Amino acid sequence: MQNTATPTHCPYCALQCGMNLTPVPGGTVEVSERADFPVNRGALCGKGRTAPEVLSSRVRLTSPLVRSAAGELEPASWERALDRIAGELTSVRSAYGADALGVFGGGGLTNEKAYTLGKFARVVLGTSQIDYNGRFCMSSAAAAGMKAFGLDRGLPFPLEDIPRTGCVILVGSNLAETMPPALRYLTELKANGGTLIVVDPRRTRTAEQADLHLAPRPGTDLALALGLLHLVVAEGRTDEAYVRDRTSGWEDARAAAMAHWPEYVERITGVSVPELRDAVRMFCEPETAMVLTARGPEQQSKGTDTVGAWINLCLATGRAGRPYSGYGCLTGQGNGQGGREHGQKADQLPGYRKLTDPAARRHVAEVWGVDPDSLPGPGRSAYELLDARGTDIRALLLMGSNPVVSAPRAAHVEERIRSLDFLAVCDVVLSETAALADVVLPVTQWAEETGTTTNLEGRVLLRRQAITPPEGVRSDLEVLHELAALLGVEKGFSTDPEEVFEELRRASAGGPADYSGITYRRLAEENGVFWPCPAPAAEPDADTCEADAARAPETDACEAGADAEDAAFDVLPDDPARDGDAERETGPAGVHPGTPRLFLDRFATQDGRARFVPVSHRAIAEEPDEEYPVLLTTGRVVAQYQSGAQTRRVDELNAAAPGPFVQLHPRLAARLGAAEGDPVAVVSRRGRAVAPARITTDIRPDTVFMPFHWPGEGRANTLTNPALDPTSRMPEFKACAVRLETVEP
Ligand SMILES: Nc1nc2c(c(=O)[nH]1)N[C@H]1C(S)=C(S)[C@@H](COP(=O)(O)OP(=O)(O)OC[C@H]3O[C@@H](n4cnc5c(=O)[nH]c(N)nc54)[C@H](O)[C@@H]3O)O[C@H]1N2
Ligand SMILES: Nc1nc2c(c(=O)[nH]1)N[C@H]1C(S)=C(S)[C@@H](COP(=O)(O)OP(=O)(O)OC[C@H]3O[C@@H](n4cnc5c(=O)[nH]c(N)nc54)[C@H](O)[C@@H]3O)O[C@H]1N2
Ligand code: SF4
Ligand SMILES: [Mo]
Repeated sequence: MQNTATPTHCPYCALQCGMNLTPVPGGTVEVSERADFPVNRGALCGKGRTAPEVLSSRVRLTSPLVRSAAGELEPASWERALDRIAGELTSVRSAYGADALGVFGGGGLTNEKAYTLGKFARVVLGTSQIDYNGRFCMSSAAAAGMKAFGLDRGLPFPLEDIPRTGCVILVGSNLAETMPPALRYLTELKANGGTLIVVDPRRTRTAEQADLHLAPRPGTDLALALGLLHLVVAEGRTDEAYVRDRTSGWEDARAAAMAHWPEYVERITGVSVPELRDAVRMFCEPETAMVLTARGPEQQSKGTDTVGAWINLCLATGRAGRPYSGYGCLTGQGNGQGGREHGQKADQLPGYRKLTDPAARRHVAEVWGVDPDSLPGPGRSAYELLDARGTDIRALLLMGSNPVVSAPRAAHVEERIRSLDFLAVCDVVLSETAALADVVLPVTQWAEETGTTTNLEGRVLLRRQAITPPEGVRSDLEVLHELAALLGVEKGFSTDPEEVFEELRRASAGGPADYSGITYRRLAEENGVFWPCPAPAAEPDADTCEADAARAPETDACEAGADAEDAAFDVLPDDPARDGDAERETGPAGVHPGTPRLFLDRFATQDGRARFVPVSHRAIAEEPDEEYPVLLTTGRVVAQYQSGAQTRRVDELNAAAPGPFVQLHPRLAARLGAAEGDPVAVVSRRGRAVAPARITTDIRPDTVFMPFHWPGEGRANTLTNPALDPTSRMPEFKACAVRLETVEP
């Protein structure tokens, strides 16, 4: 590897901050500022800055581990470990069928890995049972976006548009802690005269920035959005012309909203009528406005309807598909966007194609060189897959997730995982889930390998290798290549990321998430390209599209895709939202420039109109009662990432966030008789967790908050409710009923 700085991106969240890496002795790298990447302009949070620590062999795995007859994980050769996996998968499949094999992926995996994992499950294992942790993350927003707009890309505009809008309603996002460098966009918004409304049951560091902070009871965002829409109509603030010209379904949605009187909404949410009126005024008065949601409103058993209600608000006021206006979801994981587009989702094929669509199956099967009929159908969602052990799923291959800490009702999930016939985990560290495996494979990570990710804006990025991986580890792509070979598939599983990307381009060509016009070279030269980015007509997808068209002209996937592309993804050269960015957005001559802004002309639906959804308030799956009188909500702190598998191995981060806590209001603490720092037991119908009290008026008195980054006694997910959203299958991480007890220290 070279000794100069390599420009690349952070391994953690969906902001995918740019950074420069320089190799240093000891096999790791030094991080330095990379100012040319527009999203973070050099700024990094503590996690990104300290990420090199996880490269150190002090904390990571460098040898495969195989469980011995005595039940211990012991170092083993790669050959033995891979043989064991192939052997176990084969025998489970012979005994119980291919669907007894489960595959679980992650939104942190690069596009190349996510694509290969989905292909591996369907082509090599022949199983339908694949899903990934993104189901726990953005699936509700994705489902709502598909319904309303016909397409799911988290943000339909770049972050740089935020400071240029008139008002932002930020619903259930603690951006200041979960994407610190992005706080700048909100600061600039305010400096430009725009206003910020934050909706969060807690007064977070983000809410502190707000002009108006609404603190609803957890799980009531649906009612809140409906109450705002009611007031929009009642106050005559509907954009009638927009509703007529660019939407469908308004009458039903309006009728549903009108049943949600402000006083009724105040009773459900705890947000007062004057606050509701203020919010409507602030949102409607400026010419442009945005609603951005994150996990707060989405991780609910009605998350899809909730996001739908916020989208309705945008549509009724003409705030979607127009410059500096729109609805967006702030996706979370490093490749949370790309990871949901290329086939590790239970119901999906690459390019965001549907697994149930015959034309999509034909197109992808052609690229994969298999019979379309050999592709399995949709499988179970993430929680259902983890829960199915013992009945149906007997062996699991897991890559890029740590569900023992992060899945809802985690003690049950842990028990299910323990009783699998066979578990194989690929990870960079010995996570809590890897520690339960029969075989653990140590893999390379960000700075040691090349690959692409797609950030929360839909910007496809090149993460470059900066150092040589340590002895003993292999890449996820090598693992899948070798397992495929051992299972009898010699071809089609390249270990070279660029080769995989070239195949992904063809597989995605003509699909909603079309990457066919993107190359590694362009990514390097242009500092990222926004999808959809179709290839010029004669480029690589020509062989597959033409071949397909010849066979099935009527419903061909490529054709359908081409229509969608003309119709839905218009790039307007004179779009005012594109000022000042002409160079990047025009791109080199003869190639598609990529699509920073979606829907400006039409939505991606068949008729080009956005669809209102008629939704009504409903309660959370588990309302507080006498036995469990308090609401628990969960989330994140700035210094730890997700299940903590990586960040709990970094001293500086542990010093900043050493362990779990229970955030509660002084009134609740007084009733309980707990003082600051006292251990408090939080008990739900699923289990009991203990953590020190952190007493503050920054939270509603009826609610406690726990971060979910830690295993053991303070594991928040011991408590959470796996009630699933009927559409997205998202668990209700953000609201369940608990009681509090004091604990003898
Ligand atoms: N430091 C750090 N940063 C991260 C991550 C991390 O683990 N640590 N993870 C990344 C990932 S994968 C994701 S998905 C994002 C998540 O990013 P965020 O969505 O910002 O993170 P959360 O803390 O889960 O939830 C945000 C807020 O929702 C509030 N909330 C709880 N219940 C409700 C409710 O019912 N309604 C509303 N409106 N709000 C509610 C919580 O109080 C919390 O402040 O962060 C990414 N960035
Ligand atoms: N209570 C509660 N629970 C939650 C949430 C919440 O808000 N509240 N949020 C949910 C959300 S939004 C998310 S996204 C999930 C996330 O939760 P998890 O899915 O557990 O996510 P991570 O902790 O990031 O786990 C990633 C694992 O993969 C490893 N890894 C990293 N890079 C690679 C790689 O390239 N290859 C391989 N093979 N392994 C790699 C890491 O070391 C780590 O062990 O948690 C969910 N759980
Ligand atoms: S904000 Fe996200 S991408 Fe940026 S440095 Fe922090 S963790 Fe990395
Ligand atoms: Mo997430």
